[in-house]
Amino acid sequence: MEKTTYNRQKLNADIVHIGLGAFHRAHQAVYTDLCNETMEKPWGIYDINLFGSAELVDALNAQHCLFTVVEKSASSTTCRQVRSIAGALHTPVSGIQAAIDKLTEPQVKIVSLTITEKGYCTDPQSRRLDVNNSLIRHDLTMPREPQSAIGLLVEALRVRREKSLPPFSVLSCDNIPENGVLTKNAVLDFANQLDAGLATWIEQKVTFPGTMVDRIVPAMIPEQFAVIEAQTGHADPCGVVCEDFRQWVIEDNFVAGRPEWDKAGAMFVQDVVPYEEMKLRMLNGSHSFLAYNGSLIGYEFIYECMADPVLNAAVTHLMIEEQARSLDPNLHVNVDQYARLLVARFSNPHIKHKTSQIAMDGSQKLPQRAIDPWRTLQTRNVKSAALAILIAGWLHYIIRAISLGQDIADPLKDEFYSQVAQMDSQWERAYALLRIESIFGTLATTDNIFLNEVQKAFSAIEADGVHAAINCLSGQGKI
Ligand code: NAI
Ligand code: CS2
Repeated sequence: MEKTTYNRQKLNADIVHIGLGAFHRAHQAVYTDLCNETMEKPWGIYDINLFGSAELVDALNAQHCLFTVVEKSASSTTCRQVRSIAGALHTPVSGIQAAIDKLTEPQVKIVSLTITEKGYCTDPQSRRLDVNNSLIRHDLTMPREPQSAIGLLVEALRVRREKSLPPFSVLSCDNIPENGVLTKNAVLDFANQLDAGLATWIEQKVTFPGTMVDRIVPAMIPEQFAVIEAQTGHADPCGVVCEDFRQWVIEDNFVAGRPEWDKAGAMFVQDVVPYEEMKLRMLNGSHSFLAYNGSLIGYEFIYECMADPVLNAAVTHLMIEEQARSLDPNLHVNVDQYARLLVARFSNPHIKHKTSQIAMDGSQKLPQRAIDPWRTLQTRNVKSAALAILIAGWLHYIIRAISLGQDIADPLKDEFYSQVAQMDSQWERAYALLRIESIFGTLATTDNIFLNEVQKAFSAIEADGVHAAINCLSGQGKI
């Protein structure tokens, strides 16, 4: 078991993190733990969960916030005990005031977030605060008792300003393009609805550094808890099993200092955008391609999709011939090498990453993973047949779930149901979904090439299934 040795008795809540999920435990908590080993004064993280069950927070506190991360490559295993978390609270139990109190402790320097794409309560196309979101509607009427992360941040900043406490930096670690800018806009849009003076103060005093975050950390399943127990001899309800790879690129723009995360391998840069675009399109876009199409074939896990030669070839084509060609031409990364690394990471059989997990919240993911690259490829005159299959796969996935009466994990699920309800044919259902502007903008009604390509891919999947659709396009030299 690898274990750091710094003195954690005096860990403070220097960082308050909202969203104690699997990813945070295997990524930011590990980086902080490793860099603490080299720093004179270690940085502590205090975690807040606004949603989900209380079990995780209770279990973490019961084990003094120590937990195991098992890192698995295809051929090796490393176990580490992570020691950087100082405490945790769950607002449905402790109340929102406990979270506000924590965020307004004077020593808090960074508030970081892994709250999933939907946690920002923004419209995926306009990328501004969605004032019709039910959490935001609640918070705008009761700003002192917020339910959303955005409402909580604004309330904490309001109190800090009132008490003349120093501001903190807000560090989004979610898979969203320009996540810093998006968070800033959401916070300012919210603050402006309440108090323009507060919004101006936030704009002047608070920074929102952008980040690119990467490590594949699947939701835990019983089989993976058993892996931890077998490795360490102890059950750990807070432990996670993830891949050995990790990457973190951070815009170096902090108002109250930051840990030396670079000592643990993070990169501080002036501009994160090229890195995040590469990762969101090549990695996450390919993940979504496999999640929807692999699930239609019947695969439960990503490594099973990669063992299928047709899907493997198609996703490799998507990475290299489509997504990579949509990127900034000045990006100094060998994209072929990056794609090879992704193929190896996705193929790791020890990482039990469910297609159904990645398929969740498609309405929040498709814009950056499929629609933005589509638009760029159109302007560059590059064929996008695999992107069309990604989108067609999503359409079939949603329509299938509706026809089976299954619950859909997506904040727009009610809209999906109502759009599809009156339609008779499969294509009419698909077309109704494609007209949802917060996902696709006006592409379906204004761009014939988009509509034709997606319809072709959709009909091919409908007629003969995913394999035949891919083979048909590859026979035509498109994939
Ligand atoms: P998880 O399901 O383990 O945790 C999700 C966390 O988000 C929970 O703490 C939950 O309380 C919180 N949350 C959910 N909805 C929320 C809302 N509306 N407002 C505030 N908090 C909310 O998921 P996991 O694996 O930790 O992933 C979380 C996010 O981290 C992803 O959506 C992604 O953006 C990012 N990420 C995840 C990676 C992974 O491989 N798991 C890798 C890279 C980034
Ligand atoms: C995945 C990501 O759930 C998803 O949508 O594509 O969480 C992916 O595992 C990470 O971004 C890898 O860094």
